[in-house]
Amino acid sequence: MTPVLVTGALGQVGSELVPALRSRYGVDQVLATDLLSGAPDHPSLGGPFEQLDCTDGVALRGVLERYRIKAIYHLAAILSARAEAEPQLAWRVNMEGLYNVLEAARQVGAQVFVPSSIAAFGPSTPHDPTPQDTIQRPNTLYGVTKVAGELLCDYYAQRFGLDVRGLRYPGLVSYTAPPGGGTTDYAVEIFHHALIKGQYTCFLGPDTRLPLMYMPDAIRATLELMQADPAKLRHRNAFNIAAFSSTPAELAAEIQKHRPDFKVFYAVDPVRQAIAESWPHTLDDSAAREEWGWRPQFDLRGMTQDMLEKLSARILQREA
Ligand code: NAD
Ligand code: AKB
Repeated sequence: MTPVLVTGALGQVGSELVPALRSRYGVDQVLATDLLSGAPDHPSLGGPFEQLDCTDGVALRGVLERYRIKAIYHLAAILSARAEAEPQLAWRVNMEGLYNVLEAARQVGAQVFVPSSIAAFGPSTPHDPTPQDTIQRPNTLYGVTKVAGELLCDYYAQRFGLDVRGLRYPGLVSYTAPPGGGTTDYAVEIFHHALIKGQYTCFLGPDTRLPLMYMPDAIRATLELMQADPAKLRHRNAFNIAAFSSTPAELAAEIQKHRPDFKVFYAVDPVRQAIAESWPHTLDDSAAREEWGWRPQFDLRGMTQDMLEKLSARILQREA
């Protein structure tokens, strides 16, 4: 079996990808790493873990050699809203971190997974649906690093033959770990507030439409892409993947079908609203469907029902 390394393993995606990789490849075969140390009961800490700053290329290379790593899932990043507040940090983590990962992978011959985002598109991109190959002129620092990252991954694939693959994740909704400072965080927060407080004040306007996806679909997409036949991958990096699109008002209405007393208010944050308005409403994911058989399993209804069930159970467990 191939030893696997995950960077940024304590974040929203890593908290679910690490356990999924461990159940597929074996606990000891998956090394979780993060800048932070994490609480002892964190889902990524049930196996090998090392504190690792992805901006430290020497340390990264040392870990790859020590564990004889053959595949890297590079999740460490600064997300959209935090990147607007700390652009210099975001550039360092998102670009230098990625460069270090690609260089180290090239040197040891590892396969790499690098997530991009709907943030790789901008105001001049067609929004409905956003094609796989289209105008990419984002006006956020996060988006700039995502486009540059996509191009850098393509370069490493073409120039060095590195097996680097990637997906443009939509806004991800999950219950295991909180989101890390993005614009789509409202779609996670709203569930916690619905169950704990019975009301939520949303920082995006009620009609702001964005592509969303439930985490189990995103994890499955990640694993499927990494195992796809390389001969069939024409795009390889930065595949659009879609599940459903929603506005805050539509998501709230879906939650209200289960919790009729749930109330939603709006206090628009202009920074995050502007970011959201520059992003796609819907995505054309036909390349992913054709090249490696992508199909989502959760729509808005299915996700909402599952989120409410799973999150209620976790809250009850915490309170017991
Ligand atoms: P997150 O913010 O929840 O987690 C990122 C992790 O990276 C954190 O645990 C953080 O401690 C760690 N980190 C930060 N700086 C680091 C450094 N210098 N070295 C090592 N680790 C560092 O993010 P996420 O939601 O898990 O996102 C994972 C990837 O997926 C990112 O590339 C992100 O852009 C992409 N993505 C996420 C979403 C989403 O909705 N969550 C959507 C689109 C794309
Ligand atoms: C964010 O909102 O920054 C992320 C993303 C869509 O990349 N969730």
